[in-house]
Amino acid sequence: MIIQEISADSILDSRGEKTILIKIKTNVGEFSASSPNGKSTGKYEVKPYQKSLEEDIRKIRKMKDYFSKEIIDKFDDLIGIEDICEKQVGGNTVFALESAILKALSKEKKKEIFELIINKEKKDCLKFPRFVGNCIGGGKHSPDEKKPDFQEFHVIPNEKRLEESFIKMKEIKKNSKFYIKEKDKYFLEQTNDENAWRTNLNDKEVLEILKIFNVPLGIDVASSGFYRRGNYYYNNPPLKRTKEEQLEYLSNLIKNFNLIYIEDPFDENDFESPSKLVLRFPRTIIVGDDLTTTNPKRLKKAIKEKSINAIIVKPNQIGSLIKVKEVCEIAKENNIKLVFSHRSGETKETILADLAIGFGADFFKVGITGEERECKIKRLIEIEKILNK
Ligand code: 2PG
Ligand code: MG
Repeated sequence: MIIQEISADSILDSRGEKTILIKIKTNVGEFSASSPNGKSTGKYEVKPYQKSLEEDIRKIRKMKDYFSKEIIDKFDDLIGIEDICEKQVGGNTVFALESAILKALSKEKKKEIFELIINKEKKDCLKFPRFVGNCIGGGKHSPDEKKPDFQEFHVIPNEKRLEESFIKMKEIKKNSKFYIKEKDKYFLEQTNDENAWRTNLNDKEVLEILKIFNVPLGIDVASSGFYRRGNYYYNNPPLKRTKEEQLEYLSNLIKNFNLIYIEDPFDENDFESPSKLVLRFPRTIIVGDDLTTTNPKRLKKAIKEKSINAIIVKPNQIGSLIKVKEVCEIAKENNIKLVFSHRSGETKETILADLAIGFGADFFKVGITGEERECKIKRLIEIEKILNK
């Protein structure tokens, strides 16, 4: 397959911020794909654009002649595309371009996108990830002054079919509203960046509500957002915790609320503290996001220091699907679970679902409602139906 034409534009994400949309033309038609934007971005993520979105748009158009010389016949041929892009454009641009290419390749090969990725030689068996659905939120994703300090409170149902889990998540989200209303007199039924409920309640009060639903729970502490020089600064209620106190606090929450999933419990530079949590709670899913930034080197460090037993995979954090593949392979070899994740500023792009199936994700983290989130969930459900035929 050869790229004949390429163009780029800016579109708005779910937060109303600009992001990139790439269009390509090949011998089998026209294809487009876009990238999301993060807000609580890790310090070690690649830059979304080299200098600016506008500059990346201009550059990608000019690079057309280089791309048109590349023959792309399989997933691994994306290496050639990445070599051309190297140091020219940012992670969002590369991810959108690679996604558009995979769509074209899928059409040409008459295969689903996830089928282009599955490694048949390694006898990767097909499995479906479990949803980690963001129900109530705080931290950087909520604009309120008084809010939970943790960024996300998840429900993690485990029904037989993805469709049933989706229905369950939606029910819990709808019903949790009535419990929030009872406790939070300022609750206006508003939602945050990821369509999770906004509330003035604090972390424990939110967990008390979700506990009622008798479903496995998880949190994204996103702790780098409130860490400064050795301490975690909580606002609701205001208090300061050292890393030792943070360890005790989170340990108590895991015990009291049966948390099965906890993301970024400590600052993004601290590989040692989370290892203590892994040691105490080997069956709890301790996840690196800002800590690992979908980066093979950081994942290797986290494995060596036993900091995590699961990793968030966000392709635009590393801006290379070849590196995403590497990360997934290293994780699998080392028994690290894969959590494919949306970003807080999303588009209606659904390729994340295909990537999750193709790379054998264990979990799929996403908001429960809103078009940008639901389209990804629906694509996963569609794949489940295709594969169960
Ligand atoms: C996170 C993500 C997605 P953002 O911290 O896990 O939920 O947020 O996209 O803002 O980095
Ligand atoms: Mg996170």
